[in-house]
Amino acid sequence: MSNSVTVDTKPYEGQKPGTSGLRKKVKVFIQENYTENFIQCILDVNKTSLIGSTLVVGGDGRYLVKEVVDKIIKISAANGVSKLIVGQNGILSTPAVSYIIRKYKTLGGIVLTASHNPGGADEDFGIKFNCSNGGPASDATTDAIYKLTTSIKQYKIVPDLNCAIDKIDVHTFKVDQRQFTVEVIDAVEDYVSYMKEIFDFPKIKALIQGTEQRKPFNVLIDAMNGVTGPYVKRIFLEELGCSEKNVRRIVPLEDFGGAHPDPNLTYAADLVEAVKEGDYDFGAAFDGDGDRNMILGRDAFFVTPSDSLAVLADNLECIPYFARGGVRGLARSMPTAAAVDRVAAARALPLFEVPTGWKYFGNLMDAGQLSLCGEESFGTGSDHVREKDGLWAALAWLSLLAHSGRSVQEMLQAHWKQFGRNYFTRYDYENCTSESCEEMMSVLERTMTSPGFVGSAHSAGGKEYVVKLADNFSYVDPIDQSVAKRQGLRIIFEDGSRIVFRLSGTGSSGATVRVYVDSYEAVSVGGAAADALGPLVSIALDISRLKQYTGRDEPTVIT
Ligand code: VG1
Ligand code: CO
Repeated sequence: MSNSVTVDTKPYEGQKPGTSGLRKKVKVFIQENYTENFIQCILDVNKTSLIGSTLVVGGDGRYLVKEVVDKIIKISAANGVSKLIVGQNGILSTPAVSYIIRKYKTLGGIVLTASHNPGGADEDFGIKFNCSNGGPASDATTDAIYKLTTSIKQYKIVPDLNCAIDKIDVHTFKVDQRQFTVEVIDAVEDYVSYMKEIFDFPKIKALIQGTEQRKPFNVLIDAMNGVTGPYVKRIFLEELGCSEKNVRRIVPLEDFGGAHPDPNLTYAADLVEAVKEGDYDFGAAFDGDGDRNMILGRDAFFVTPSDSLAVLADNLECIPYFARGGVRGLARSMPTAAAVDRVAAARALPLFEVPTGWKYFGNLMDAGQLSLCGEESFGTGSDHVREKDGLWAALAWLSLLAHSGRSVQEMLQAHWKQFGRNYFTRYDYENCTSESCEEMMSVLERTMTSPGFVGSAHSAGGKEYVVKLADNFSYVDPIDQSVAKRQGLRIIFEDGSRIVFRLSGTGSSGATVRVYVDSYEAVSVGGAAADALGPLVSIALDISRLKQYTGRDEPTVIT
């Protein structure tokens, strides 16, 4: 029998969740009561439903996850939560949390991750709340959490409640006359059995292992020392019969081995090299919390996430989940290239364009209007859960490849031939000073909205583009009519090409500017993105005077 106590505390500034949860340096989270405050505010937002409720708790294995799981257990017990479902050792991928919330119909879940941001004592940590649909909390909910953090005076905790999370087990406690249960679950079991319902595993296995007619299909799967390691091990080594040479970095590490666990051409450059040099037909990598994916073909042929979404959209029927349930609508985030729009048009499917961040897809999925969606930032997913899902994307691609008998590159070439190609690139300028970036954005917005900008012509590299529309993107949710304003500056030209500017909402300090460029070619589909987009990139840098404001000649990352 334990009792809760009430601890006095003071608000901390800046506990405002960004694009996906609250992300700060570990040093910020370990300040006295900083983490406790935020957890209490998450619970307080759910105040009326807490008694008798169940929450899911898990994280990506980064530094501080176990300590924070311990705090969540003690604070939840004190606040009347009945049960926590916790991943063994605090490990659960973000898509797995989403699935477990849905499967066990819990009130929600708390995800401990800073996703693709580096980990370790000097790096980043993060906390995110997901609701009963399994998806990230809406803006209204995160705003309400933030508001509570600005006036919090006390939190409740059961200091002497200690619960081991290293073994699969059910622990029950008596707290303040109530029963409190912590169920420690296998981190991968539920998720893997779900993947086996969604996909045809024997068919993927036959592809990978080869048949009498077809030689084995050699894959290289990189977990980047993030949370997907144990999932990759179970799925690829145990279920699909791959060997050790088909997987890399499958042990989750608190600092991701010092790497930046972001699957793109810059931060996963060594996977790109390995696929190029080895005899591999397919490469995939995932980020720290397992919701992002990068797909490569033979010789490290790179599939842009925007193209990946479009190709999947055009071939979903070969996946049992969609063969059974059909495909309702398609969606992408605003900065994502419009390749999927053409598939939607060809298939007479509704197409939604939402702001950046997976939380904006959830309502459409819950309303049964959306089946597949994606973001240019290496996020792809479907209504099987309410988060993007890296492993799902790799399995979806393998399903398409098994079904078509084509290589990754052939899939893309056939797609471009049929639909034309949206060349896309994103330039990131990381860790700039916040003030100058904000100034750049407001000056740019003024320029873009001043008279004469629409209709003006801009040229570079022998090409001329005339502005058709310029605005700060605003979104009205079709289901609940909630409005998300100021979601990115976009300039759309007469030929459909686009330039978009945003400030990142996932950094832990400073500012990151993202410049997105998308241009459509109906016939000339075989070129290099850098050549096709060069003129638009220089126009973007010119109009925004980016070099002047950021002091940067080159971006940190180009994708
Ligand atoms: C970035 C991406 C966005 C993604 C978000 C969370 O946000 O651009 O598309 O949804 O990260 O992904 P921002 O605000 O930094 O541009 V993850 O894998 O970090 O949860
Ligand atoms: Co992530």
